[in-house]
Amino acid sequence: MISSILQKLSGKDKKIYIISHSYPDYDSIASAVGLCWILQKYNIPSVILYHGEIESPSLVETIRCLDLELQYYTPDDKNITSDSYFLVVDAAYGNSNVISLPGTVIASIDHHETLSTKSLISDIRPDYGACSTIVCSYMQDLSLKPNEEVATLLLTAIFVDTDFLKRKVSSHDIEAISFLNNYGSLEKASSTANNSLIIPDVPLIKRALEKLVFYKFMAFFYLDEELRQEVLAIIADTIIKLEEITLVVGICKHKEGYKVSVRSEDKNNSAGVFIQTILREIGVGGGHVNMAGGFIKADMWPGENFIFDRCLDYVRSK
Ligand SMILES: [Mn+2]
Repeated sequence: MISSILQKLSGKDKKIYIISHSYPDYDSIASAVGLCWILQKYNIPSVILYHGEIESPSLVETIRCLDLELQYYTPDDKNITSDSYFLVVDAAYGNSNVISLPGTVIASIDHHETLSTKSLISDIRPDYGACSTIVCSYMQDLSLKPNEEVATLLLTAIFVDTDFLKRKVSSHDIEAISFLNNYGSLEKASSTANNSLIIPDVPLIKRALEKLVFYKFMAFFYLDEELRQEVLAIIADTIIKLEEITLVVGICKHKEGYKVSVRSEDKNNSAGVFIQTILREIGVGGGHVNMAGGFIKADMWPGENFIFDRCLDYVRSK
């Protein structure tokens, strides 16, 4: 797949822009950095763009320490015009979580379940735990050996996205870790992935836990405050550890609306299907069997009781 992407990129006299979903996380940044590094090896200049703030303090710190140059995407940037070329990572172009781009999207490289992408090439591998694993497979296909920084960043992303190989992990992810371990630091990667909270998160987590409601096998909470995406995810990942609970729904405010995070331990109650059921006609959402995420725009917010009732209806129907 990477060879056809490189083929499409060769001979272009412009920089290639690499962009991910908005509010980028570890996996999207690591995938972009890995891809940028590959293109460099083929003398194809590229720039990593991002859109939506990078919320994770540890990711911001990682970017600062690695001296990575990321450029904030604004639609009025004079350099980015309708004859620009893009690669989209950790997301599929055409989905609501990627900003609309003015030029040609050469490829969407993603590990989320998606129906269609508006790109010339689609490399969608929903069975992979991380998009970084796909990028790592490109390096192996091209017999490239990543440097320590790139390898460690990719390792960190695989740990974050699979929650240390506990979630949606495939043999490809395990192989990628084993490959990257030859070049990067497993210890550094796991330490970074394991330090994504900061002390100011504690009162927010406390208030979210106080809002928890249980019904049969479901746990539900709604926090009327802003939480970072990764904090919401960590709370949901913690609650799903309760033995009696196999379905977790967490909702909080987020920028221009409300963020929804779902976890499931029961393959008959797929988190992806569930989130689409509870968000129908009010928001967008999707994901995998074990985890899913969604968003409700502020002007579509029906109130927490409305969503809670939909969750109850779903659980009662089971
Ligand atoms: Mn990802």
